[in-house]
Amino acid sequence: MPGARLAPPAVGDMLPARSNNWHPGVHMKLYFCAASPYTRKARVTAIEAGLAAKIEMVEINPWTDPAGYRDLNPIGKVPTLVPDDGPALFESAIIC
Ligand SMILES: N[C@@H](CCC(=O)N[C@@H](CS)C(=O)NCC(=O)O)C(=O)O
Repeated sequence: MPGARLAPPAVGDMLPARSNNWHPGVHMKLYFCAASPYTRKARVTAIEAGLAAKIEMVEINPWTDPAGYRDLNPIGKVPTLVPDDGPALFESAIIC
């Protein structure tokens, strides 16, 4: 229609179709630190992808090298995403 203005798409509409039903039933843990912008990026992505309810948040201080954490993430940084059906993912660009 001439002169009609299109509304910008919602963020959720720009995500791949799999995002809202990715691995139904899968539970994940996200190791995070509240001060970390990389963690925030992963959390926002999880919320926008409709996955937040499947993710248990585990707060750690990565600078204290928590016991066992490097078994999940050999570089010892946050965020780390651990699905219950697969290997841990680290590096926010990989997680997102
Ligand atoms: N390239 C990494 C950077 C992650 C990063 O630097 N995380 C910081 C917190 S903002 C961290 O865990 N630092 C702990 C350390 O360096 O030991 C990513 O994108 O995930």
